[in-house]
Formats: sequence, C-alpha cells, structure tokens
Amino acid sequence: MGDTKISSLSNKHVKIRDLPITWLRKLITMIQLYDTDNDGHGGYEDFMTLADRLIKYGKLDGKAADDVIEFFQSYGSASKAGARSEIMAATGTAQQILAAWKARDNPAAVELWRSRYSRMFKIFDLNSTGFITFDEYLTFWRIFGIDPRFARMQFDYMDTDADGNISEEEFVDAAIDNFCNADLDAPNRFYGPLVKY
Ligand SMILES: [Ca+2]
Ligand SMILES: [Ca+2]
Ligand SMILES: [Ca+2]
Repeated sequence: MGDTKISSLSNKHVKIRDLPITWLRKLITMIQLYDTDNDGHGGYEDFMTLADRLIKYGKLDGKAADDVIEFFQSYGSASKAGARSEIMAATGTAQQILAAWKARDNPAAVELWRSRYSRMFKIFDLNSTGFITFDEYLTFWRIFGIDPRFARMQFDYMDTDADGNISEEEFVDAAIDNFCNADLDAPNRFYGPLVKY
C-alpha cells in the first residue's frame, strides 16, 4: 500500500490527489454529512442544525437538551487553538480535508478527537444507560440523514464484543479508526456508505 509513503511526506506538500482514496471518500462523506446547508464545509450553523435535529428526534428537554446544544456549540466553535480549530476554520472542503489529514498524524489532535467522541457517545446514549442500543444508534443515523438500511451492518461492526450494545470504548475506537485508518480496504463505515469520488 502507498499509505506509509504518503504519511511520511511532508504535510506541507500533500495535495488532495496524493491522499489514499478510501480515506478521502470517508472524509468527504463526513464533511458532507456535517455540511447541512451544503455550502461546502462544516461550520457553526451546521452544528446548530444537528443539535436541533437531535433534540427533536431524541425528544430531549431540560438538561439533556442543554447538553446537546453545549456539545455542538463547542464542537462547532473555531475559536479554540489547536489542530481541530484548523479544520473548523477552513472555509472550503479541500482545506478541511488537508487540515484533517495533518491532524491525523498529530497525537494531540487525535486525543482531542477521542475526547470529542467520548462526549458524542454520551449525547447519543439518550437515556444515559452507559451504552447505545440499536434504537439510539438509529438516531445518530437519522440526524445525519444517513440511509438506515446500512445501520445494522455498521452497528454489528462496531459491537466488537457482540453483546448487542455499543459501549463508549467501542464507539470512540470506531470513530478514531474511521478518521485515522487510511487503508484502502478499511471496512469501517462510521458515517455510513461512502460517497463516490
Ligand atoms: Ca455548511
Ligand atoms: Ca442508552
Ligand atoms: Ca458491545
């Protein structure tokens, strides 16, 4: 695979066309899902739309609804320093992809993603049981508008101990693998079927 060679390239000189195609498709899939207003990149308004959808579909109110808004506000904010904010500050899809590619090789950025996805897990654990059931998982697909026919396949893929629920560790590991794994045959579909590119 050409992945090792690409990872060792100086990030400054990486072009979109140099990136492994499966990883690129995963990133474009993710960016398109977050880009709810289709202006080419995931920005603050998009995150607020996702928060509204989750509150509505999850029938949340009170503190649960406040937590969702706070989570998406912090996730969508470009004001904080670090690699994550470089992704959020990017104003186009290509810029956002290249910033994400750089973040992938940065342990501090990956740690930040882990903590974001830990919080995301708690948000989608709608009834705070400490695990995500398949029904709760469908809410995740619904707010992003992903075709639910593929939800069971991905749920079973993430459920590595096959206990019928997604634990926080399973959720975060799958999210980070989706983001970091540049193998061409990577089977993880954390954000659903990949877009064509
Ligand atoms: Ca947008
Ligand atoms: Ca739950
Ligand atoms: Ca499990």
